[in-house]
Amino acid sequence: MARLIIVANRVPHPYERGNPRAGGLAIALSDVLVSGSLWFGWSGKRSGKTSTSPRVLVDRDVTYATIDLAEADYNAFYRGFANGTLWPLFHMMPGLMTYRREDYAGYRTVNRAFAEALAGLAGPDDLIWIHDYQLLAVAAELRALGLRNRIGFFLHIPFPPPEIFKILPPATELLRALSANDVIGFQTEGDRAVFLACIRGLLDVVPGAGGEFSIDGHETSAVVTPIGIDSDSFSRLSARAVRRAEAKRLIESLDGHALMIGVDRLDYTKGLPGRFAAYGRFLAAYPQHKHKISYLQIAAPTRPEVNHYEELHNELDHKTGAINGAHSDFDWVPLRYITRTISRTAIAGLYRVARIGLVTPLRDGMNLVAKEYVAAQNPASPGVLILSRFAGAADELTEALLVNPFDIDEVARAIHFALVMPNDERLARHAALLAKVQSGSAAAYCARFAGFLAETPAPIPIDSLRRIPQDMKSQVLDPTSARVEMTVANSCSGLNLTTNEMQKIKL
Ligand code: ADQ
Repeated sequence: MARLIIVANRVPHPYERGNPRAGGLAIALSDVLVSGSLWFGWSGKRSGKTSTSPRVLVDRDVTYATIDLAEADYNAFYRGFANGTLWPLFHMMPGLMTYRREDYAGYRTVNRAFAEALAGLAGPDDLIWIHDYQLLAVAAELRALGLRNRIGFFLHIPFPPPEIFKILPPATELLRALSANDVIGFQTEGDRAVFLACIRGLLDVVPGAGGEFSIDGHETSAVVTPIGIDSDSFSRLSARAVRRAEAKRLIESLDGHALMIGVDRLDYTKGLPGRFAAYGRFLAAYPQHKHKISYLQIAAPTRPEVNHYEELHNELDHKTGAINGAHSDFDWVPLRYITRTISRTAIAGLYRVARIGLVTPLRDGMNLVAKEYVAAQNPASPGVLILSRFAGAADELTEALLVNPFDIDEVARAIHFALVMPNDERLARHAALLAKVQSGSAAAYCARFAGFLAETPAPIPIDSLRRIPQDMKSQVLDPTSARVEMTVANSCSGLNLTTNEMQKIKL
């Protein structure tokens, strides 16, 4: 029986259920957490040795399999190549990139360890869906181990154009490794177009008009499947959350002022220094709004061990002091700045209270905060979304006030315009945005990607081709085998798939 196997650097482990986690991938994947899936990834634990024998746990019909990483591998793979090299480069910030051959070697070691551990868990018909920039080479390692399953990869962050991508010393090697997937998914048409330009420019392979190309006899298609949120449940959550204690305390403290909210991971790609500068410019340029607005920025330090985070932290502390020092009054503080993770329920309530959602990343694959803010609004009296043109979400959410985050005067003007926007316009913009967020849901994203994967040619019957010893497979699966026999049709049952989509996935 075929299952959907989701492979991500971090697994939304059942032990962590209920704990707030900031991070789009973890949250988006939790939204498609469905019965019968197998989730595979790093346990979050560091130990003496990188393991290739996963720990398996079954919780509510979802199987979780995780491995530990050696400290040295973690440093090279996660801090070094993934976050020191790929993250800034893919966000078009090569000036912040560091590259060390040892880090790349560690990255490949960890991708290989993922593949070895996964090969022992995957049945021949399982669909394998790999996520994000930490795992660019896992499909190639799985192929090297003899797996012929349908394998797909989805990139949550942007892809850079050839002129930037080729700065990366192992650029062509990684493009070839990615091409071991049957399907590669991107957030936007723009990301797919530059990826295909890299295939053409760096590998001298001409892709077809539909995004398909062939390398070493293996066919791959590049597709666009923008990620979404479970918007209906988020809307319900926000309607409940606004009556809870946190939201009530906030409303009381606002004393009638309009709230503007920003919610981000503390990361240099999110454009927080520029956002603070734009708010300072707004207060200076439009003094009529002083005493009438309060800006709440929540910034969770999710990767404090990675380069440049300390500097960013210090810079924002300094800017907060400067803005409040220059503009506060006895009875009014213009900027409230919180550097910790807040529960999803509390965030849903705060979004609903906010008259403006300020989302100004310098570059972002999608940006789920923009979609959450829209879903959380009261449709009878919605707030206004200000959104960076350089977030993937701007491709869809064109009724937001779109801004260039590098132009702080433009952002300042957008804040002013959001505050004075006529009611009819606010309602019309929000209705259009909400319809888009509802139709581009997390379930639609999952169904669309799984549908593309299921459409690829059937895998060769492979047990004879696989080099993974059978005894390793049964040793890993034994404790749970009765419970992990699920069909992919079951595993997508929570996703409201159409019959046609179901049939495609049933293979
Ligand atoms: P991220 O860069 O993490 O995700 P984003 O899409 O905005 O960015 O998601 C952040 C998530 O974390 C949101 O769900 C938000 O509510 C939550 N969050 C942020 N700060 C928080 C805080 N202080 N407390 C609690 N929760 C917080 C990556 C890519 C994005 C892409 C997603 C999904 O960088 O471009 O949209 O994956 O594909």
